[in-house]
Amino acid sequence: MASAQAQKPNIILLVADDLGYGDLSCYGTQLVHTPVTDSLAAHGLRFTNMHACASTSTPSRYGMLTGEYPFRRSGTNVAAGNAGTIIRPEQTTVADLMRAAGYATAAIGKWHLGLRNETGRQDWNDTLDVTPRDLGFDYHYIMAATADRVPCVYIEQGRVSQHDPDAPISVSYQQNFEGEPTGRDNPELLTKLRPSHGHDQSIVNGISRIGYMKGGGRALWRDEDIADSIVAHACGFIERHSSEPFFMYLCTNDVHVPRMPHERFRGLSEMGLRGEAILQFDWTVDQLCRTLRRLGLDEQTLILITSDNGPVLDDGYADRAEELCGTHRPWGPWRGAKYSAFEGGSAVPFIAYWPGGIGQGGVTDALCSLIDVPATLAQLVGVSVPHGAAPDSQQHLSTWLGRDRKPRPWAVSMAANRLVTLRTQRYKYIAPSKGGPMITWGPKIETGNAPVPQLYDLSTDVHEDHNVAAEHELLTKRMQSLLQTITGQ
Ligand code: NG6
Ligand code: CA
Repeated sequence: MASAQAQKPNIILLVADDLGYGDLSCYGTQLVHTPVTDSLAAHGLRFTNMHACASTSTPSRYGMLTGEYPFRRSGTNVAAGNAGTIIRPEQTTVADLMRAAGYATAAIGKWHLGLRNETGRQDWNDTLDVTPRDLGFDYHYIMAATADRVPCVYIEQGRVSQHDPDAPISVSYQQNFEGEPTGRDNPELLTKLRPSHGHDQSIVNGISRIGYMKGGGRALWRDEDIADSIVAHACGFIERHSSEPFFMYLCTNDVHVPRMPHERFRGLSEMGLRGEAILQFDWTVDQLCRTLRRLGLDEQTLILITSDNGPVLDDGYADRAEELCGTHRPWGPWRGAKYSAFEGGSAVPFIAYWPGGIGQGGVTDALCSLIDVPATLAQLVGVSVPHGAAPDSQQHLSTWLGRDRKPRPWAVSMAANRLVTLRTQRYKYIAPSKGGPMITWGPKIETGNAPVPQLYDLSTDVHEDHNVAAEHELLTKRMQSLLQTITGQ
């Protein structure tokens, strides 16, 4: 019985938003404490070389759920809140694969992959077609995009949750609705946070956002309660499916902007709101673990904890993340951050915890990529990936469960400007690109752009300081041509 259970565990893929490699105490920071996540790492496996498919959310999640690199598909840049579906229903997702293995499936929390067929054509007061239900998820309770984008409501099973018939919802990313205040024109209404760049359109809960919305009434979220709502729906799903295998794609809003954690976390971190959002993330992990234990599911549940992209401090709100950061390094040892082609854009924390299937307390530096989520989880649950599905996803189960340390031969990631980079276990290659060295529209982050080829030897130069392309001409050429073969460009 125990071994049968060990073969088919429940799976929780817990994806934080903008949580950096260096933001968890099990990855070395002393300045914020994440004891629950740390204890999963201590009793499971901690990865020091996991890469997201991109250094922003939409393309990163697209790759992770479909097993197709986001650069193969146009329309995979950061999506608006009224974007049409980015994953097409005929594509095979990891949820389809889990469903084929008899799993109950759910998507809970941040979605950011579009809804309905066409951008801007949603009727938010009616049932939406083309939702996660059409992409393999039996159940969903999601935020359409991000907390900083309208509409500021949850969608449950295709309908706005707690929809308020007295406050019908309209959304536009083009123009404001007559008479509705904005952050730009009505800064006096910004009672909770002010923008530092962008984010000056509709105001909800005393915070201005990207995009315009009207209505919502009691369906509007209160940012302070987002983590609680996500946790309640995640734990509810676990309870309802405690006697059958389940797969839950669970995405926190933490630690994305606007950072507005629940009042009970206020004052608990010297780093202010960003630090408190990290504490709230750890609380989320704790609530999940408690629910699993209470239901006797701890042994037979694989929890994977990761993030969609690298970290950022000032991402558009004056929340003092930069001033209060002190000596904390959210990106860990890497250069660059969210948006960047340097490692800090795509190197993410990754912890695998499964008492019934993973030995205790390991650390692995094997090169891995989240593009392998569909194929590797299919391998775990014993379903085959249909021909042509998840085309870029590979099976690396033995590495993911710590049974060996075999690295992926290479990993590619896409920066915010769609520049694709190539990593091997030892080297990193960045193709020559136009564009300046710094992001110009807000955050103070290095893009990783340079007019010349860049090659870094990560075995001695984790921080990508010394471009050795000129000394290793042949290797640079080989990596360049491998990257061209992979991207088909
Ligand atoms: C940027 C937003 C940023 C964040 C990001 C997406 C501005 C000025 N900045 O355009 O705040 O929302 O998009 O983040 O609008 S992600 O993690 O979802 O990719
Ligand atoms: Ca993100």
